[in-house]
Amino acid sequence: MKDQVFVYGTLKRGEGNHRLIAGKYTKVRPAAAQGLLFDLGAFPGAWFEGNRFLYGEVFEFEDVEIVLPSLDRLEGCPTLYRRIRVPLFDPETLEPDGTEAWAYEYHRKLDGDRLIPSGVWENSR
Ligand code: PCA
Repeated sequence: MKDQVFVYGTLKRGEGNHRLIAGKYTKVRPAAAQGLLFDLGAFPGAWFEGNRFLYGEVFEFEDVEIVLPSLDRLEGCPTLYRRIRVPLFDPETLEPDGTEAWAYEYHRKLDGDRLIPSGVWENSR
């Protein structure tokens, strides 16, 4: 089924796990979602709640079922991350873009000193 996946961490282009989706999608664009982004060391976590924004990329697939099983395995879904539907926002205007996507939410909320206030994860920080 045609669908989208929003990623904010190691699945982004140029990051360590992107190869799991590379070459399998039909379109990509920058996007934002509402939530908290936090630093877990080698990878980030997100908690999709509240009115802050976090930023990433949304990938469109003709048949999303081709990638979801391998992404679920990588993300330890449903133990470590849960796969949920999130509404997407234009990353520049922060207006709703009218679409939703699958995204991986960390199994618990972790803010405080792990919060990434910019909402942008970069492995090279
Ligand atoms: N991989 C998923 C969730 C966190 C991570 O590092 C992603 O990129 O969205």
